[in-house]
Amino acid sequence: MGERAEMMAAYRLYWSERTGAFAPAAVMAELELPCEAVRIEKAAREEAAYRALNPMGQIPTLVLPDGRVMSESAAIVLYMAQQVPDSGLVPKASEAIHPLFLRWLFFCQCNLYETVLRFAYPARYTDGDDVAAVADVRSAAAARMDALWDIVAAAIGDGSDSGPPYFFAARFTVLDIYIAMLSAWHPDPPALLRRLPVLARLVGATVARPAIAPLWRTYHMHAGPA
Ligand SMILES: N[C@@H](CCC(=O)N[C@@H](CS)C(=O)NCC(=O)O)C(=O)O
Repeated sequence: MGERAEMMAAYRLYWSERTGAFAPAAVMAELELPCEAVRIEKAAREEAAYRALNPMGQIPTLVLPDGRVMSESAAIVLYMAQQVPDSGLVPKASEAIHPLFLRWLFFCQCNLYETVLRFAYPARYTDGDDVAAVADVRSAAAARMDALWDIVAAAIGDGSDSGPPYFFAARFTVLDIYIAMLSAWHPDPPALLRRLPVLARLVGATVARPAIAPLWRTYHMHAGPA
């Protein structure tokens, strides 16, 4: 544990494998912020105690050291990174990339994450008893995901396959963590990464980072959405 983690009260992060808790966990690991990771099973997410924290019963949920509660993965990663403003993990408002950073972080949460949920829980988006309709929602979500990844890949770095790997070239931000997480929930991540080498380089560089590599394994991120 780094010096910063030893000096501070812990953030409590509810997590389980293959979920959106990966991004906040990775940001906290990069920043050496103290994190009490509480693993929560599917059944426990339905219980009143967890619903009181997160009425959607979803993961991630983050409880701040003073007891305030956050949900929404993009909000959490932004908040966490802002706790250490000089880390550079979130561009400052004065930086030219700041509006682009916000644009693409929210693009990824509003579009890609939402499409992953349609793929993972298709029955929620149609008559759940209609097997054909459920299959249609799922295959439409898969096609949509590919179209969205094309858009994201076209915006990564300088568009070349040989420059610095991150979304903002040599500048690593929480957007890289967020994108790596979402890529793992594609129906066929190896095929996605083969198709989009610029995305493969971003994901490869991000998950190889010393603070992030162990979490990628702990979260079983290669195995699709929970
Ligand atoms: N908008 C939320 C979505 C969170 C979410 O859907 N998490 C998934 C795991 S990756 C979950 O808890 N799914 C269970 C469910 O929706 O019932 C966020 O960005 O944090």
